[in-house]
Amino acid sequence: MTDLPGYRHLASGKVRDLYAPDGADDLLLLVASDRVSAFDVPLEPAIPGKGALLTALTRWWFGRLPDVPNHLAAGGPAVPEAVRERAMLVRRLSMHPVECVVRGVVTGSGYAEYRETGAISGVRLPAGLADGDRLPEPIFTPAFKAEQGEHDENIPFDRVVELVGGDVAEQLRDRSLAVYRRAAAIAAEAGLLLADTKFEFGAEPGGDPAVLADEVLTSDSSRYWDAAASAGGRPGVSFDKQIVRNWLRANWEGTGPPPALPPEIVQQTADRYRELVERLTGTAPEGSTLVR
Ligand code: Q0Z
Repeated sequence: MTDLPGYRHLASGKVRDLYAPDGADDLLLLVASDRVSAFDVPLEPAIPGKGALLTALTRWWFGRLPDVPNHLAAGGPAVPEAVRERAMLVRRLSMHPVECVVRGVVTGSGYAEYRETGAISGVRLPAGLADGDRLPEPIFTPAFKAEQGEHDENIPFDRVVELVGGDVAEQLRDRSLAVYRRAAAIAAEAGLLLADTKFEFGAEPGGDPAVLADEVLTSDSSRYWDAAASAGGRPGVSFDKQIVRNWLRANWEGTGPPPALPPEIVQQTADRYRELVERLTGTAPEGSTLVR
């Protein structure tokens, strides 16, 4: 975490830091770090360039979704050079306590819940689905945002209604599904399958009650798979931190402090994040080491 002149540190998550600009109570600065976590455990060392890549990806997606109200601030105080390329100045919203997950594929924790119950977040699914199978239609599988350190809990749509009211609940669901469909179509043009993703929304004081917030469609909030490699129901070759998860699973029992990631895992992860940005946006990001 960096000391930022003109800003007050508010909170830190496992991989991001939140600041408030002095004298602009309606704004926040979200700073993506290079830190990485897997299975909810913070890991060492950092992935160089990760924060800038994820920030560039969020900005790019907001630009590709011009009809969806988002939280980017139009103006505001200068952002310190030290964090500029991994920071976003945003309007301060009243965040809804719901993780708006959309799945086009059953995998991960969703697949585990499906195996146990035949449903995800109360959405009943056809019998016989295998890990990595595409769904006929994307599904909205909301989760309740747990306090830091706790696991998010999948909740049925009725519970979302209780939390935010019926009208807002419908907007969260409809906007989430619409953004997923649009993004999945754009990703498909780049040969990518958007397996699932998680959105967060907030209410603008006195304004739009469902503004798209936080990071969107990044490899930390989404699973992107190579479309060709995941055709025919084989589990995807992932562009997220799957490399880190796989290495950790093979090299850590899950108790005590996790081992440091070896340099080749750090490099492979950085390369994979860059490759995702390059394939989606068609441009090599700053500091790219990709050989074309
Ligand atoms: C996002 C987070 C952290 C980075 C709060 N537009 C907004 N208005 C109000 N609150 C938020 C946003 Cl995006 C908000 N987070 C998540 C936590 C570092 C992001 F520690 N929390």
